[in-house]
Amino acid sequence: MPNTLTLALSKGRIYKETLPLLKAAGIEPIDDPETSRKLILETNQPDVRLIIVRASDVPSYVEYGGADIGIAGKDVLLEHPNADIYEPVDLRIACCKLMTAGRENEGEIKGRLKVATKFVESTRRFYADKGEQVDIIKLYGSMELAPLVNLADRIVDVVDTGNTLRANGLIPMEHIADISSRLVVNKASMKMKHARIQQFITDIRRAVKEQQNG
Ligand code: PRT
Ligand code: MG
Repeated sequence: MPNTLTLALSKGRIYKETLPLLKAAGIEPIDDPETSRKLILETNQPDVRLIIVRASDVPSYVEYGGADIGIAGKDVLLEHPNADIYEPVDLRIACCKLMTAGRENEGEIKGRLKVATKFVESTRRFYADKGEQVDIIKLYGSMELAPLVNLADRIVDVVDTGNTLRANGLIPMEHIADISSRLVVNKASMKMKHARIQQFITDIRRAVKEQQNG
């Protein structure tokens, strides 16, 4: 739509941590996605609406114009290395690390390492850069289970406190990347709605800085 901004984000931790930044930029949603079933949320700004999508769908919504702007974890963006989108702001929220992990008492691993993950692209690149040939098993969730039932020797997942790993007898091993959420922008929107989007980016940058100093 010509004069509106549509912003795509996921509910849960990204939504919660984005709210204060939006508020500092003068944008407050009218409904709460955790209690409402609506997937399109109006805000106090008549020209700004939020759409609630799966975290891993944000790059597609933004690349193909379902949203002008999106908020996605760098872990998700790394899985879409060819997405034709701008990534102008590191929001410094939802921070975590992409890591390998394995069983605390793993025995000798014979043959090729089996690695279970939903982050296939980052995993492929990490082991390729080390010159190590591994078999990657794509999973969609509960990666921690894979080493416990001998589906895989290792997993690659995002880790915050490490409590989930520890609770399953796993330990973090190698650091792959520091992760935070990023603002991403559709390229055509950046041209067609330049002034409005630049204003939004400026407001959000200021909000990030204030939060960082506060
Ligand atoms: O749930 P869905 O499949 O729709 O998508 P998602 O799991 O990617 O979404 P969500 O909302 O869980 O995460 C959104 C983004 O938050 C991710 O893309 C990351 O960029 C970021 N983030 C930050 C995290 C974490 N911290 C995190 N701890 N995402 C997931 N986790 C998981 C972690 O893998 C573990 O299973 O949370 C669990 C608790 O972590 P620990 O280490 O504190 O125990
Ligand atoms: Mg999740």
